[in-house]
Amino acid sequence: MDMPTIQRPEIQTEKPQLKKPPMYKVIMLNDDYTPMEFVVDLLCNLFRKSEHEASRIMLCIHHEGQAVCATYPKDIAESKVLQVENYCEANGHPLKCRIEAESHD
Ligand code: TYC
Repeated sequence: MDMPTIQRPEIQTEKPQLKKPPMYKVIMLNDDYTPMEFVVDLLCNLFRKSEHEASRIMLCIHHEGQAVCATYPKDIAESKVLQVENYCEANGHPLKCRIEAESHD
């Protein structure tokens, strides 16, 4: 007697291609009024930088005019900018930051 043929389910061997989200740089700008210590505190509190790293970034902004604080997916980068703006406004400082798409070259 013939054995019944068993239909095996197809097994997917290829991994699904998960794309990483495009990343955005949060760029902080220099000004002549915001106190250095305030910028260092902000980088520690909102960007979770160590005191040492926050001081390095702050001095880079002060000397070069701007610097990248961190990179995030777009929605998080946008919300960081809002947090920075609110925190600075609430404390009467004019510090500004913006986002820019990370380039891949
Ligand atoms: N230039 C400011 C000062 O001399 C310090 C400063 C650093 C301000 C970074 C803004 O994003 C900034 N007090």
